Amino acid sequence: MNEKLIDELKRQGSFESEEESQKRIEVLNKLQALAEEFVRSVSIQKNMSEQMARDAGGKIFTFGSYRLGVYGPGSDIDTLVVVPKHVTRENFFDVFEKLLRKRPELEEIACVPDAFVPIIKIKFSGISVDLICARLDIPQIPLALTLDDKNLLRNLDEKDLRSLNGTRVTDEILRLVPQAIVFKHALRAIKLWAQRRAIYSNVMGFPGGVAWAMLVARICQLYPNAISATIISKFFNILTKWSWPQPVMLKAIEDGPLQVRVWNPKLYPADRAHRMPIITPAYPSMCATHNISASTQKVIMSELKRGASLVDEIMIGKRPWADLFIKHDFFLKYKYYLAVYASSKGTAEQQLKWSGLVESRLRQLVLKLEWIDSIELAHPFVKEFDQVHYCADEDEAKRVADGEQISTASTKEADLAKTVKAEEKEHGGKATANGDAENKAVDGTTAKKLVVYTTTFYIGLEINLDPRHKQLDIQWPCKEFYEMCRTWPEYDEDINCICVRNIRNFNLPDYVFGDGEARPVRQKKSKRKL
Ligand code: 3AT
Ligand code: MN
Ligand code: MN
Repeated sequence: MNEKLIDELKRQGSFESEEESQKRIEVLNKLQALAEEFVRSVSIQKNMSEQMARDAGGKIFTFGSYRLGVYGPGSDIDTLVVVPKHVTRENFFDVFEKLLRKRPELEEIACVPDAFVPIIKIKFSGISVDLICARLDIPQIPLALTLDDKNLLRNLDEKDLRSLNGTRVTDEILRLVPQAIVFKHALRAIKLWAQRRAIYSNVMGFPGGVAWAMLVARICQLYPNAISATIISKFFNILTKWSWPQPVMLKAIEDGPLQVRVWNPKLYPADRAHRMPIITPAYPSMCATHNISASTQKVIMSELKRGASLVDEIMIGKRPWADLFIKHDFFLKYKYYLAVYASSKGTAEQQLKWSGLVESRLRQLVLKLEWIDSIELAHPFVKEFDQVHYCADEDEAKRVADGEQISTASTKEADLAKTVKAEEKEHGGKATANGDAENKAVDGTTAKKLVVYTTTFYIGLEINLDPRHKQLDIQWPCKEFYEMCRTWPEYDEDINCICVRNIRNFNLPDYVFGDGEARPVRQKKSKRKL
C-alpha cells in the first residue's frame, strides 16, 4: 500500500528530479555565502576589523514546503536570513539587495520592504526564492546557531519576531515528529488531497500549509512506528471523530519571556471561538486556523468523511489511491451561487490591490450569510478568476463591473495579472506589475480604449427556504460587506467597484469548468407530480 501511494504521488508530479533538488542545494549554498558577505560588508562599514567582521557571521534558514520536505517542481524556497544586532533591516534592503543584483544567476527581483513580513522575492538560477530577514540581539551569528531558544526572541521588533516564526514553527514540527520520512510522504499526500478537494487556503477559511502539516504531525506522534499509508488512513479516521473544538497540539503550550499573547481559550473569548483549533508548537503558540467558519468547518468535515470512506476501501485493495485525489466538484454541487465581482477601471496593479482587499474581507461576508436563517451553508471557493475586458464606452464598462459577461474578456492578460497576484498574495505585500493591459493588448482590441479588470469569487449556497416567504433576502449581508470593502483607505469610487450577484448553477460561466468537465444544465420542469 505504501509503495503504491508513493507511486501515485510520483504519477501526480509531486516530486521533482534529483538534479533539480541538487540545484536547490547549490542555490542555498550561494545564498549562505552571500549572507555572510552581507554581514561582513555591513560590519566593515561600521568600522569593525576584518576579523571581527568575519566573526559576525550570518546564517540562512529555510521554512515553508522546502524545509518540510514536501516541495514540488514549482515550489519556491522560503528563506530566512539571520543577522547580528548591528545589521539592520534597512541594510537588508540596501546592501544585501545590491549584492544580489551583482550576481549573474539573478533573473528577477522584487523588494517589498513595507509588507507585514518585509520580503525580497527573487528568481535565482531559475528557482524562485522568498527572502526575509531577522536581526537578533546578539553580536555574532555562528553557523552552528539554532533558533529553538526562546530567549533569542528578547528585544526584537515585531517584524523580526514574525520573520523568525516560520522557521521556528517548521523546525519544531520536524523535531516533534518521530520519523521524518514517514511524515513527509504522508504530508505530500494530504496536501495533494486538500488542494484537489479545494480545502487548502487560509485566507478563505480553510487550513493552510502549516495547519495541514501540524495535523499530519499529530497523527505521526500517535502512531510512531506506522508507515505513511497507515498514517493517511489514521488521519481520516481520527480527524472525522475528533471532538472539536478540542485543540490539536503537538506539545503543551509554553510560557515565555515576551509580553505577547499566547493562545489561551480560558483567558481570551476570541480564542474560545475557534472551531477547529490547530496550535503552533513554537513559543508564542498561536492558532493557525482562526479563519475557519461554521460553513468551512462543515465542508472540511464532509471532505474528511469522504476521505475516510475512500481510504478504508483503498487499504483493503478495493480502490486505487488515485481515487483519493479526484478533483472537487464545487461548481456542480450547489443550485445557487453568489458571484462577488471586484473590478477596477485602471491598471493591473490597482486591481491587484483591490481584489486582494476584497478577498481578505470575503470571510466576513460568509460569516454574515451564515447568520441568515434560510442559508444552511455558505461555501467560499478557494480560487478567484481574473479577467480583463476592453470596453467601448462607460456604459459597457459599468455593465462589465456589475458582472455581465461581455465577449471581449481576455484571459491572456488576466494570466499576467494572476502571476503578479500569486506572488504578492503570499506575503501580503505589494509587488509591482510591469505595465497595464492597455499597452499590451495584442489581439485587435486596442480600439476599445476602456480597460476593466475583474476578479470574481464564488460562494456556493445551500438554501432551506421558509415556505411562507420563498424569497432569499441577502441585502443586509451584502450591504455590510460593501461598506467593509469601501472603507479601505485607498478606495476610489471612480476606479474600484464591488458587486455581489446570485447565479443559478446552469448560468455559471464556462471558465469555471475545466476542459471536458460536465457542467450543470437547466432541468426541464417535470410534468409528473411525485
Ligand atoms: P509552495 O510549495 O511554496 O507552494 P509553501 O507551503 O512553501 O508551498 P508558501 O511559499 O506560500 O507556501 O509559504 C511558505 C510560508 O510562508 C508559510 C507561512 O509560514 C509563510 N506565509 C505565507 N503566506 C504568508 C502571509 N500572507 N503572511 C505571513 N506569512 C506567510
Ligand atoms: Mn514555499
Ligand atoms: Mn513563499
